[in-house]
Amino acid sequence: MKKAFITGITGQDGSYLAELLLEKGYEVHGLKRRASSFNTDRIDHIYRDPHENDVRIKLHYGDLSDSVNLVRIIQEIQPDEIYNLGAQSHVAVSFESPEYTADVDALGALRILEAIRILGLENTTKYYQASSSELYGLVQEVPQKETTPFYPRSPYAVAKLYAYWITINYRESYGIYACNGILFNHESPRRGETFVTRKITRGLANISQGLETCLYLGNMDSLRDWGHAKDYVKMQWLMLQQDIARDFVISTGRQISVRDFVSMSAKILGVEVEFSGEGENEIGTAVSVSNEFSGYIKEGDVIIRVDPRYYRPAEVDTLLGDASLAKSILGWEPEFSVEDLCREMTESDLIVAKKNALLKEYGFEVPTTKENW
Ligand code: NDP
Ligand code: GDR
Repeated sequence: MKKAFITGITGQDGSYLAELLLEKGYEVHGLKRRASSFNTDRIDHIYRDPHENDVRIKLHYGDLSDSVNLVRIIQEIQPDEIYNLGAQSHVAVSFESPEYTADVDALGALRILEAIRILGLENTTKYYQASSSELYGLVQEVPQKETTPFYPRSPYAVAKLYAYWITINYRESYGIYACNGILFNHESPRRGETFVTRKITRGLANISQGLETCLYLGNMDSLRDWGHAKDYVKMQWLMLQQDIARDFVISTGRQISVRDFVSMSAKILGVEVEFSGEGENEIGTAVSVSNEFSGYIKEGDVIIRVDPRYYRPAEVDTLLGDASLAKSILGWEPEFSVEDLCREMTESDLIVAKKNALLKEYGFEVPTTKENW
């Protein structure tokens, strides 16, 4: 039985990857941070009580900032494959916590690679590094592929640049099977609530059920190449199943704007949104409403406003990937379009919003939207 160790198992990708590896018969080990409340919502459905028989999923307390802990866990597991998905992954937050982001996202990768070396696992343990399209930042070529020069635009992206190169350096220096997946944005109903797609689908679903009145966003012109996390974790696994380690771009090859994503999600809720004004003064007004899903939205309601606090000190305006190499070598073909993705996310958030609206109707407290990026 193959053994995998996943950092970031409690995150979006980690949860889908753990599902995939369990299906493939792996024993799955995950790194879990100690928190004052439970933080395993995304993997509770696959977690098994350690007292049961034949348990193939195990969580280990630890942190990417703690090398001693990483060495001990890796020594204990002796994994065939390590997927380093753990990170402070929010670009806007990295401007607030740049040093922490560098420690976890850059040095975290180094700590694992060093653990592989210290433990003499160079020839037995394969390593996947979660690299990012944010490396391209101020884009130097359209579309972006493996050979496109990088120009990172945030502390997050600069930290990920270090992790990208240290992965290549350990491959070249010590012969470790180590590779980078340069993944473009990928989302799902499990996406963190403060990334823009989920903020949109959750916000609009809440508005449609009378739980909120307006959604505040930042840069509406930003263009992204959005795919589905389920498709992308399959590629993470495939990258470690090749004869030689190499780095791949994974993307859909299609980009839309934040504004387009708002329109798409609103349409699924039966609402047409018209945008007017520019920059900070842009608003989105509901101009046609089908009440099937959106009992609380009326024609003429302003449901989208721009709040400049969500602008970033330096922005990545446009990202569009060319995944031809992955297509030819890994057989990459995504199952989900951005429309499928948006529908799944919107419908999933609508179910939650409806539940919360019912609870509210009967006088129970419902979670409120906190200030979010
Ligand atoms: P999430 O933010 O959903 O998950 C991040 C995970 O990292 C969580 O499990 C989190 O734990 C964990 N983590 C955070 N800080 C630490 C730490 N100090 N020590 C150990 N674990 C930590 O990210 P995604 O699943 O979306 O992304 C997975 C990886 O892929 C990340 O490295 C991200 O930067 C990268 N990436 C993501 C893309 C995307 O579009 N989703 C695109 C390209 C790259 P906790 O649950 O406790 O917070
Ligand atoms: P990104 O994702 O920065 O691309 O990083 P995010 O969803 O945060 O932003 C995408 C774009 O939308 C704009 N935007 C907003 N973003 C947020 N979060 N909140 C808003 O209110 C808002 N309004 C507009 C942003 O300015 C940006 O241009 C994600 C993360 O998963 C990284 O870890 C990963 O490496 C990259 O994708 C690829």
